[in-house]
Amino acid sequence: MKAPVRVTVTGAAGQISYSLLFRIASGAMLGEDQPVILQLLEITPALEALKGVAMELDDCAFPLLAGMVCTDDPNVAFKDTDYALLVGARPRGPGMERKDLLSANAAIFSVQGKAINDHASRDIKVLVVGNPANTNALIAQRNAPDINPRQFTAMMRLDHNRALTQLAQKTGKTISDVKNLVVWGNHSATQYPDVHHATVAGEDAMSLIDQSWYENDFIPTVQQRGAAIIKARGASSAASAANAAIDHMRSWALGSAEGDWVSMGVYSDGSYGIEKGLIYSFPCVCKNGDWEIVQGVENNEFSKGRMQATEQELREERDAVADLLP
Ligand code: NAX
Repeated sequence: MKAPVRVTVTGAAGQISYSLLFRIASGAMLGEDQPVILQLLEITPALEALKGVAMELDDCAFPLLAGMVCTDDPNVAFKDTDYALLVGARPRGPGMERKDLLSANAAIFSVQGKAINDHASRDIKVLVVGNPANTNALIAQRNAPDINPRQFTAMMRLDHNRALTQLAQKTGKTISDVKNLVVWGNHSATQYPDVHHATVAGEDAMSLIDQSWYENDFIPTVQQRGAAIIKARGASSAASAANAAIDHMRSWALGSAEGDWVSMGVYSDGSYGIEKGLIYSFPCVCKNGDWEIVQGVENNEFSKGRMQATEQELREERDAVADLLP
């Protein structure tokens, strides 16, 4: 058996974490030979609820769960940690403007970025789930100057998975038939789900669908899926978000499937003309515990316009919290 690794989860008493923690402890994220120590962070008023979650984790008697820490102190939660899933965030309250939401979360993610910088493993892999995920990842990254910026990522895998299913269902094929799909940009309604390079059972995806379905059905359905779930369920996506977090971390740690892409919000190196330093979702492949942006994808004018619109939104989000960025 391998030595245990430390996995920090914030917002650990929240609804996504309730679907996430049990799968991490079962080995679904890092493999069935990898013991984990869970380091769970919550705000003080939620510590009692967190205690209940920890009791349930105990009651599962997971052979891979090698220890657990429950705390309201980020300096304790991120101590020596190898993986961090930043799920906890300030939800949008009634009458709250987007700018207020950005600022409230900027405060949370700057504290957590500093704690990561001061206490975490130098090889930490960070996934930000809490919204606005890309900009929260940027804030955490900028507050951790001693950690390589490539180690901060934002979750786009739920959008990617949503797009896979829409395309598979439309073409009457299975998920594993769909390859090389990508969702570009921000985890928001400006994201651009792109099937121009995708294949379905080896056939060019665009030849199997028409442009009108693509533009007027597929893209808005994927973009608005979060809102549709809230309308139907009366609560935001939780189990599917947890599943996507598991998929993202598993791909990053253990590798993505040969010949396929995953969508990850990652530190832009200027690829595809996207401003360097933004946390933007690109087509990525993962190998040996690292990710790289797929190069050489030819984008048409339609795609370029969509990619730039979502980039512009990320610039505006960044500028709205500029005074909080070091
Ligand atoms: P919940 O409100 O159920 O849980 C959030 C938890 O975070 C709460 O228990 C709260 O006490 C805790 N928390 C708040 N501030 C904290 C802090 N400073 N430190 C530690 N814990 C803190 O929300 P849930 O449904 O679990 O969603 C969590 C976040 O994920 C939200 O921001 C949500 O918008 C976001 N999502 C992101 C998705 C993505 O694809 N990137 C999809 C699903 C989800 O909407």
